[in-house]
Amino acid sequence: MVEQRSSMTGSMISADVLNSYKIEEISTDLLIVGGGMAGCGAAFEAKRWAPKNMKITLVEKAAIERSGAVAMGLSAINTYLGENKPEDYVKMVTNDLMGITREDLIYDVGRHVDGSVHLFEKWGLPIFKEDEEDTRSLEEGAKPVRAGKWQIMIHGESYKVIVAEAARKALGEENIYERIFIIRLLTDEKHENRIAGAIGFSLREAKIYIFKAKAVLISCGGAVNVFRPRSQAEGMGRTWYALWSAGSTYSMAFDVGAEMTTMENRFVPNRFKDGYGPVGAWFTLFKARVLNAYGEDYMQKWESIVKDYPPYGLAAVPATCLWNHAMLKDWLEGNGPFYMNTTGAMKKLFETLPEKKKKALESDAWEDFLDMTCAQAGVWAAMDIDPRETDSEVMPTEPYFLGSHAGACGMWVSGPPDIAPKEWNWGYNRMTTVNGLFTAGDGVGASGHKFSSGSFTEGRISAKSAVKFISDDPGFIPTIHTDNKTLAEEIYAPMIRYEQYKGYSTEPNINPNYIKPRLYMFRLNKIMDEYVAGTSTFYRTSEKMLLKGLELLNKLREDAKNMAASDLHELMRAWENYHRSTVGMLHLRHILFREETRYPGFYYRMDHLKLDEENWKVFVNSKKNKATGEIELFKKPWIEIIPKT
Ligand code: SFD
Repeated sequence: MVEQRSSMTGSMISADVLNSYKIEEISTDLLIVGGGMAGCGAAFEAKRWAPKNMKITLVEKAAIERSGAVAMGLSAINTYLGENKPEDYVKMVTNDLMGITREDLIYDVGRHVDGSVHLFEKWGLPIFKEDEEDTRSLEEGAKPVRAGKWQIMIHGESYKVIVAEAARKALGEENIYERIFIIRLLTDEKHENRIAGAIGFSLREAKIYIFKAKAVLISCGGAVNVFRPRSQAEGMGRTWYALWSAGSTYSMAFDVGAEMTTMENRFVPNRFKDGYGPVGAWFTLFKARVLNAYGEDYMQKWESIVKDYPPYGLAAVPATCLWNHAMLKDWLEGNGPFYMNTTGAMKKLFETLPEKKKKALESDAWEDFLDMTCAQAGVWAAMDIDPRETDSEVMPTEPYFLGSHAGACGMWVSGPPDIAPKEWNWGYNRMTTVNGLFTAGDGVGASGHKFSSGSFTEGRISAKSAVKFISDDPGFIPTIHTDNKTLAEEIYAPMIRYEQYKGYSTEPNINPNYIKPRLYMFRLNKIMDEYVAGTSTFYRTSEKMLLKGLELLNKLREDAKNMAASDLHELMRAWENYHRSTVGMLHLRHILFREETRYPGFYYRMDHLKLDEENWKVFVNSKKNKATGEIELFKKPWIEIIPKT
């Protein structure tokens, strides 16, 4: 703790780093990059299957107790099947993702996820029970309080702490490397298309790490701040998804040649405006409605436009994007702002509930925010809002990239051998198209709605097969030759540039010889927002807009080499932004390729406004051409696995 606190007081400045850096080489069998929900699941499960002499190592840019999307805590586990069948789970997810999903992968998570939730409870996670006196666990038959058909309520402030403890115990302290930012993956010099490790740098000392590994499982989460957020200036730093998700998963995998899928998909959550507070529990537990400025229910009002879209009817509720579609339509007709009717919902509940229940419900309502989005409480305090007396605005946010929530971007992976059709099965479950490179959670594409429990579960599935992959090829020794000086010059390039030019201007952020990471990010945000269907265009774009955006984005990406960093923290920001802008490029190119509007409410191709089942009920995949460095895009057939009737 003392060590942590002293290291928090400042980040090593560039001059000191450049004068004293060291390089450490670590050999391991399985390297897990990213210790979020999927990474912790992977660590736990790998250890269960690995032979005694197999070394499992985890590397993380933060500290695993409070890293990743679950860092603050959550108030619900969104995937717990219980009495539901995996087939119904597949139908719900496919409905929500507008028909284009890898049903084999979804089914696989569905059939295993409850086992993970039972483990969480065993490890100490408090789960709400229908009968408060019931002392049994879920596994023993207790009924959870459901926030919806698939979600259960938890006291989740320490959710990530509990999960991280299991990972830490499994691997042992000596095999967990924290506060190390991985900049890229490495492929083997002797075997084409085979992973061999990863490189990164310490955020606390002048040290570069070279990890050599027989297999790598990458689980660095999704991507935030690619688009200009609605909050700016004083509000920046507040986003809906975890703002430390910088797209490392997608960028690093794409760069070593992994096939990507569904990168045109994005998630635009409808959340409390500015504070990004959660809305789910308000709908399901407190029975609140979102109404337009005239008190109308916009979903009822625009039911007809929602019904236009297949595969409507597969699940009880329309796809998430279609809720936005109806709201945006109503807004454009002049009926905004929209409000969550917190006052009405609480009044109604309070009229009918006994005194004891009132108190409990009220504290659950507040806990829902404090666990997951305490910034919302800050907004309410600053704006004099008491939700019992004043309704709060709700609005679609800026777009996010993720493969675990109500989104589907990520990598194209091998499916479970007993379910996946032969085209989708190349031997090892969750292995990407790069041999030995595995992924999970936000990294696996075309299969959203895993959430925290499903991501942890998918990490377990993926790690188990990574262990098998390593065991099946005992003779493989990763070969990497790095010229240490060149490597250091590449990693620390932003610091070298800063040292070289910092005296050129009096204001360190403005300098004709470099661009600071923060300003680079603003440029990326502006391009994505204005040309690639961000909030300022109300999520609308077209081929011409995208082509112009691509021209600007290419110029920006050329400028990545001109980023400058004055300390280690800023160096991380520089590398994060390199990853972010690759994600921006992938998204733009996928949207450009898919000539239809598959996700109305998330984005509109104004030149192809219809959803085109005949030509586009397919996956859009992409890959880096290793010879040219250019992206190649292509269609992959969609295959139905679970009959929908
Ligand atoms: O309210 C590097 N999520 C919810 N899940 C639920 O089950 N219930 C909810 O209530 C959920 N909701 C929710 C959720 C998330 C957020 C932010 C909010 C609300 C406000 C979703 C889950 O949290 C999510 O699905 C999983 O966490 C995804 O797991 P994973 O493992 O794919 O990603 P991660 O947990 O973010 O972890 C990534 C890790 O990688 C590290 N990392 N390390 C080294 N080098 C690099 N270059 C790295 N880049 C990243 C990160 O630090 C992190 O540890 S609600 O909306 O429904």
